[in-house]
Amino acid sequence: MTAAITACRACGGETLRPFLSLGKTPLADALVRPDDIDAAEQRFPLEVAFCEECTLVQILHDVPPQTLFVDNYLYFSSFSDHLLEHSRAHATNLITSRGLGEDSLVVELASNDGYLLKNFAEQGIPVLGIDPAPDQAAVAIENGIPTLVEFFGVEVAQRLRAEGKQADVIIANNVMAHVPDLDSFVGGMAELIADDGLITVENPWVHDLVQHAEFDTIYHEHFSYYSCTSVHNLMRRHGLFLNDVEYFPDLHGGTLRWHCGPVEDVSDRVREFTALEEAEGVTGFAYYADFGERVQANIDALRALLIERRAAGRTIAAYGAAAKGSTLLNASGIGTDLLDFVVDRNVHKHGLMMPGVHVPVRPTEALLEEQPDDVLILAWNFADEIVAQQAEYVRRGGTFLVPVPTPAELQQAVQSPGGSNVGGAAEDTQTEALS
Ligand code: JHZ
Ligand code: ZN
Repeated sequence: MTAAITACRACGGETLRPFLSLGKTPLADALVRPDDIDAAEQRFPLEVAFCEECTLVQILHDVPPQTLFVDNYLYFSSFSDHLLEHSRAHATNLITSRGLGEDSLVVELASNDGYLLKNFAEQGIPVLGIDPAPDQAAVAIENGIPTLVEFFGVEVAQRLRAEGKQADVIIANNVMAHVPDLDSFVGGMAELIADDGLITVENPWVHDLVQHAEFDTIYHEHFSYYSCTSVHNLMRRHGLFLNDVEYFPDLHGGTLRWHCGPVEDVSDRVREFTALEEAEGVTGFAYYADFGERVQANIDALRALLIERRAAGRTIAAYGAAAKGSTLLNASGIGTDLLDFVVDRNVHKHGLMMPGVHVPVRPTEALLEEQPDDVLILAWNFADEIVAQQAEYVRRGGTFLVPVPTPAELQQAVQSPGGSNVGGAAEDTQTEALS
């Protein structure tokens, strides 16, 4: 069993104020083999708190990273075209803006299957991936991306420095949330980065998580949920500066890319985002205080929607055996009574079952084979991409449903004011103006 942490994982502060409990849930990426269906699954408390000192939002119960990312990790980055395009654009921009060439070194932390570094390698720019997930790293290595198969921290950074390596660019996309020991991780980045180097860090923005009720993105892999304010505080503890920020409202429900480095050069955009967080209250507990109630209302509405459709004789499946789908189904108690199956492009998930609720995962072709009346998009962050791929399912009369920001038929969600994407449907104008 895990013990609850009592001090903030970033600043060590002891005033952690809980505001949401999603009960005890199984690990979101621990899909179940049919042979193991009768074995007891491990469940861990999923409780979220706010640090009064540095404002970091974080979960209170740590599962060992080895269990999460080595023993039970099925996420491969290369299954989303949208993410691949986003990553290619990021690489191209960095190559130009930093003047990267054959004497440079680009290091990616959590390099997964090499989805991002391949863009640099193709241009002859030396790269190094670091990722403890063995199957993903094996794919990267096979594709010619040198990869250290281990967790990154200050010791790895010191070892690389001792070998004479320094990074001109460090990229950490969707990984700083995955780290229980932030001192070692951020300290390691500070150690490895060149004096004039650039660190870019991407993560969903806690502001959008709260605004759009993206509670399903909370699971044990995600130890922390960031704002500009909490990132600034974290970087300062390690001698780094938060110098710039970019906003991608359509990526993972609203992502920020923070530019950090050893030299202070703070942009107006950092000041604007930080001021916005202050003005909207992201930096205070009150912002989160009613989140639990809002989440419960969403869960109730989703269950009611599915029960009503099922009662009307409709068949329902889901799209995306995503980690967030696991949180959603387990926190809402939605299982095989309401969903017949889940489809996913990731071949590593086929034939397995969603953690806890045991809904079977099938290839995406099952949608046309079975033509369920409704499909709940669990990977709602890729709704546009998924719907475009599934035009034939829709042409034959199928309906897509989304769980966030409010459970609804996709059509309604897309047409709601201000949003072309589902996750961004509730985008507030003040934030939009900054994007
Ligand atoms: P997706 C993962 O979360 C895990 P998940 C991780 N902890 C993290 O931080 C975030 O990503 C960033 C499939 N799919 O990416 C692929 C299709 O089948 O939202 C995935 O299984 N067809 C690292 O798992 C799932 O959906 C498609 O067209 O919640 C999407 O999962 C597309 C686009 C995706 O992340
Ligand atoms: Zn703190």
